[in-house]
Amino acid sequence: MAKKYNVCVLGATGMVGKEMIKVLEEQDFPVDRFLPLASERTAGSKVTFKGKEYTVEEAKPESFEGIQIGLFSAGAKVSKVMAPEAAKHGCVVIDNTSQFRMDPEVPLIVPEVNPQAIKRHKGIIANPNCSTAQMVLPLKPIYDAVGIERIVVSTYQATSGWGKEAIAEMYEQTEKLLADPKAKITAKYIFKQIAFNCVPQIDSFTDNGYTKEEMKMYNETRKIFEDDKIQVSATCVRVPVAIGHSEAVNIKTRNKISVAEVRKLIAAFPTCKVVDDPAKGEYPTPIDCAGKNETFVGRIREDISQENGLDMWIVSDNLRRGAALNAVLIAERMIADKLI
Ligand code: L14
Repeated sequence: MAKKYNVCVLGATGMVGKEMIKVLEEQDFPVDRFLPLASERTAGSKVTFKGKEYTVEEAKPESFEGIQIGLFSAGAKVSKVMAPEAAKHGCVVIDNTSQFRMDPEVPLIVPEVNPQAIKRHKGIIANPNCSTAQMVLPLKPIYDAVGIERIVVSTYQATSGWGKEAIAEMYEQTEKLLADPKAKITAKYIFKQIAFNCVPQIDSFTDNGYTKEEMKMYNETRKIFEDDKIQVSATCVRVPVAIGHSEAVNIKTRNKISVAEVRKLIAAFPTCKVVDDPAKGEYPTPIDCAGKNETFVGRIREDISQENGLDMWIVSDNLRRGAALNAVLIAERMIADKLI
C-alpha cells in the first residue's frame, strides 16, 4: 500500500486555499487525514474535500501535531508565526506567502525547474510569487540550452491575485459604470479604478522606484535559477481580468537560438504548452488558461532590436500554476524523491 499523509491547508477559505483543496482532489494526492485551518477571522466556515464536509479550525501551534504536510496560504503574517510552529512539530510547510521566499535557509521551488533544491529544506519550503513561477517555467529549457543574460518583463495580472475582495471590486465598479458612465468610483482594494482601466502598481513601492511585486520577480528569478548574474527588469500591471496572469517577456540569450528551436524546447518541457500560430491567429489569452494546469506560450519571435533577443507571451492560471498546483507538485515531488 502506498503511504498516505496527514495534510493541512492553512488559509482554507481563501481563493488559493480553495484551489489547493481542489488540486489535492484532482491530483488524487495520497491524503490520510485532511485538516482545513484558517485564521480566527474565517475559522468555523465549512469546506468540502472529496465529498466530505469539514469545519475549518482556527490555526494554533498545536494544530500541527501529527500533520506531515502543511500547505500555507493565509498571508505572510500568519506564516511568519505558524510556519516555524508547524516545522517544530515535524510538519513540512509549503508556504505560498512572500514571508520566507528570500530566506537563505528556505528553498524556493518550482518543481519542474529546480527540484534539486528541495532537499535543502529545514521544515519550510517556499512557493514563488505567481508571476515569477509562470515565467521561469518556459524560460528554463532556454536557459539550459543557450543561457539567459537579461529578462525584461511586463505583466498583465488578474485581480484574483489580490484576493476575492479585489475580484468583487472589479465587478462592482464595472456594473456601476455600465449603469452610469459618469458614476464616481472610489478604489478600495486595488490602488486605482480597475474597471476599464489598468494599474501599474502591484504591492507597495520600494526605494528604487520598483514595486515589491517587481522586485520579487527580480530576486526570485535569480534564486530559482541559482544565478545572480541574470538581470531582470519587471513592470507589473493589474488589468481587469479575473483569473490568469499574462506576461510580455523579452530576453537576451548568451548564444543564439532559433524561434523553431525555442518552440521545440518549450513544447517538450513538462507542464508547458506552445500555442503559437500567427497564421491562424493562435496565441494564449487568460480566458483560455483559467482552470488549466499548463503554462501557455505564444507570440514567440526574434527581437528585431538586438542580437540574441527573443520575445514571447506567457499566460497561466495564477491561482493554480502560480500557487496551489505549484505547492501540490512540490509535495508530490518530495514523495517521489522519498524526501517525506
Ligand atoms: O507575492 O497578483 O504571492 O496580486 C501573489 C498575488 C503578490 C501579488 C505574492 C497579485 C502575491 C500577486
